[in-house]
Amino acid sequence: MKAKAKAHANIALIKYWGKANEELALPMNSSLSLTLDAFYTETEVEFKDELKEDTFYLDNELQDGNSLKRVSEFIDIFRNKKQFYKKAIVKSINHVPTAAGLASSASGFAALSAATNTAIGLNLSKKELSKITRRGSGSAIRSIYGGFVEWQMGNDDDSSFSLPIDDASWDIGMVIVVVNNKKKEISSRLGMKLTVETSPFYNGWVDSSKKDIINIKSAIENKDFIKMGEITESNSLKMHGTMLGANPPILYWEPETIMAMDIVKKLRKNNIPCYFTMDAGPNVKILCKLSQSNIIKNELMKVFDEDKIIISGPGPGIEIL
Ligand code: 2P0
Repeated sequence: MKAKAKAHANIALIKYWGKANEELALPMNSSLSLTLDAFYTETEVEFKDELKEDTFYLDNELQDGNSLKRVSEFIDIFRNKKQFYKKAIVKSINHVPTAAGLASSASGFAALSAATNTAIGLNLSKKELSKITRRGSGSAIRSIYGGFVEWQMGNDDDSSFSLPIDDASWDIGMVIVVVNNKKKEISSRLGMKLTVETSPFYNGWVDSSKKDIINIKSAIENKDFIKMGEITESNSLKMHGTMLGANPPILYWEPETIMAMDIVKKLRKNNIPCYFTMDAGPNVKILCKLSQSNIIKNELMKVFDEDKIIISGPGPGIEIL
């Protein structure tokens, strides 16, 4: 009745930004990510007879309110499936380099999902587990696997799952520039809902993402780094474009975000292929060849402090510890 699991964060190259069904967390488009080895969550779940309520510690701090509710309702999906109704104690630790501020619901819900699956004795396959994980947090579905992972959008609970595309063992890396680690003012959940409901650019974003995912999968299959990077950068800019069209408009960038983007463009002019992508925040993730990550870091260090620059290689999928 007790298990501990580890899951790594992932960064989307083709983004997920909007739900077609809120209750089941079905997305408006398929997405594709790279799992990273530098950021991970370890979570222990134990079901106990004597517990009256679920108990959740995040980074050794007892949680209540919405944070506890989300975890508890997520475990309910497993309890209902198994028809087993004991309460659980959950202890979760995010392993993120100091000051990174990249603690992620993706690694968090993927680790919780893997540990709960084993502790409750369901032993679901990764494919089945991915479907449940999606309902904790959409992006968590892609942290079930390592390397490049696709979340196939599907059109119902059964057809929306993730699958591994490629192990990314061909000199792939990311350099993360931590612009700031404050909690964002507009959560992803709210930001994407506002965008779907109000942005006149939203349909254009969805249509173009559907093309991007086909093209990036072919680039990955051909190990065509430049094509993969160009699609990644363009897809991220289009996602931020559709957000700018929302009412009220959403802009997650800060001046340093654009400074990092400019450094990436300058590196490319100097024949270092690398491409930026930004999520629901100002931090910049630079897709690069892992073997060139130190060259990129050195260039960034002319503007950013060293402790704000993190190099990561591809990471693995969920593991039971
Ligand atoms: C992604 N993001 O594909 C996109 C790009 C942020 C920008 O998935 O509501 O925390 O829990 O499904 O997964 C962040 O959204 O949202 C996200 P919910 P989630 O990585």
